[in-house]
Amino acid sequence: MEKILILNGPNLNMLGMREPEIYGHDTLDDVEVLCREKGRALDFKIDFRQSNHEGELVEWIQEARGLFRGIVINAAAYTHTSVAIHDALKMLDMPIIEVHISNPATREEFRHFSYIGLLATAVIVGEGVQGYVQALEKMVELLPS
Ligand code: CA2
Repeated sequence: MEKILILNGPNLNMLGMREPEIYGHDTLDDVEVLCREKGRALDFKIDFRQSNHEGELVEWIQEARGLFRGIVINAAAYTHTSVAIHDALKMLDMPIIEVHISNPATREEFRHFSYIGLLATAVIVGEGVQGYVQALEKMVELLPS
């Protein structure tokens, strides 16, 4: 079974608790359930994690080498700031799918640039939490069978 790592960045643990007009009402636990259901359907083993700490995300990305076949990442605010996460991802030899619940390109200017987008294999934005499900569907296409 292919193992897929799904990483979530800072404040996504608060999903569903504010700004529902931007992010909807689902919590991160709901997103994890969605991903596990889709993972079961696609025969993926899902490892779903969230951290508010840049260094912890970097360590998880470093450890992913050899353990996972692909990575889905919503780095949240670190998307727009983190060269460290960019550099860690650059060392991975696997599909990297960047997901955002909202569409950062239509929001404040400081959200327009993505360090992850520079090396992502695919990018899914503005599809709400279904974007995670779409990322797993995309992963099937990207992984050699
Ligand atoms: O649209 C996305 O998924 C974002 O990655 C979400 C980040 C934001 O900084 C990015 O520009 C776009 C924000 C994550 C915080 O998420 C919360 C959502 C609702 C309630 C509390 C936190």
